[in-house]
Amino acid sequence: MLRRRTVLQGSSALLSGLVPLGAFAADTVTLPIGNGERPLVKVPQKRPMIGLTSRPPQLETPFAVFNENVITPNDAFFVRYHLAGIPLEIDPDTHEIEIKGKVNKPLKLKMADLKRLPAIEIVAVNQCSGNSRGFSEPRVPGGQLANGAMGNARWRGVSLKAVLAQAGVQSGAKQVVFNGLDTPVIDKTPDFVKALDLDHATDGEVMLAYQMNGKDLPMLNGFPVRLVVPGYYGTYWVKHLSDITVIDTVFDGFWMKSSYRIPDTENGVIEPGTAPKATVPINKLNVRSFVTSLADGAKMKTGETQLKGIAFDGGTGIKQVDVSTDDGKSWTPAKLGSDLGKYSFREWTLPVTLAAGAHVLKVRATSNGGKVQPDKAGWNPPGYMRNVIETYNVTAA
Ligand SMILES: Nc1nc2c(c(=O)[nH]1)N[C@H]1C(S)=C(S)[C@@H](COP(=O)(O)O)O[C@H]1N2
Ligand SMILES: [Mo]
Repeated sequence: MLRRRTVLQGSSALLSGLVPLGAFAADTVTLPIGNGERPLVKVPQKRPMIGLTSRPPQLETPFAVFNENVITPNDAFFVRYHLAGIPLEIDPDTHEIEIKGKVNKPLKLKMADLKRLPAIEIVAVNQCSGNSRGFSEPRVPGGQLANGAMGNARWRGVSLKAVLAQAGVQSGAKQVVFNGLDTPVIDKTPDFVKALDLDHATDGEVMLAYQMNGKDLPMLNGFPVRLVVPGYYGTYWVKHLSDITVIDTVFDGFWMKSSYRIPDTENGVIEPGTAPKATVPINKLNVRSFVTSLADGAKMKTGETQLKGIAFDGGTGIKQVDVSTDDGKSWTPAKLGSDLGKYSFREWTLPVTLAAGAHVLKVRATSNGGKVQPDKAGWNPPGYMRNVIETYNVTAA
């Protein structure tokens, strides 16, 4: 207890926003996007991360991390907040989650109560809707992220199904609404509140997670408990969860009704520069893959190189990963690594032989659901759901 408080007080000094995050930059990195120069910043419980904003804190994972381990370490996991009023200190012994609304028995659950329920574990990717937004063409407003607003962790907690069963959901209930401890600092900014349909919320996989990779959640990733919505974009994964409300209507708060919506089209894509006719709330991750063992522009030795990378989708799992070393003219299937579950990153490897000269490498994943990454990047106004086949220009000498 004493030690934990010390850690969090350490956090508040650095996270209070009195000093811009960039002031802690020991170094900078340049992302491969317009205005890509970013500070490398050090905040409590994290290794040096790529700083996007300081209030609220937004940190990207340095991409090389994804080559080290198929599980993203807690101290390298990206951070995204919308509101500057983030909690700086939370006592896990008194923190409560209130369960209310259309339930027979409203509840207030402490962490100890949650930990008495049967624990479940799921390895799942948390990816921000706007991951890779900085590559959108034409460019779009919003955080100009490269590819580091994603991570894969083993989440441990209790299913929302078990929690709601204790409270007893009333008939006619339609949605479950989630709120966390962070708050707007200016009154007109709407609080960050999200909702899921009841069927989805009670699928047994949507969970209240209190551990990440075998440890307490880092403060900035939602300590002491967050929602985990396997296969869905990070926007639903409400951190510092404090309120669960069952409703018999469709929730119309700002972050559902006006924000985090995609065009109601295949893959959320529309003609660049146009406006969508109709929109729906963003939902499942689309299929993606990356090479992690080298970056675009890499200089390498001629001869055999072991290529390595990751692939994932929104929960059907990865069927196949293909690699091209001739700019997409021919493709070779890669070897898939161990299967950590259908919501996890799937590692892949492929030895390739490169002659002296320039080569254009590409990687393309196919999901068990039959979806393949597109050759041409899709576009939408908020820059969500980028999943174009990634290209790596390399030179062998
Ligand atoms: N309380 C709270 N939870 C939140 C958010 C937030 O602003 N406040 N942002 C969401 C968004 S958009 C994303 S992408 C994920 C990011 O999770 P992380 O910061 O643990 O990486 O948190 C989600 N949960
Ligand atoms: Mo996000």
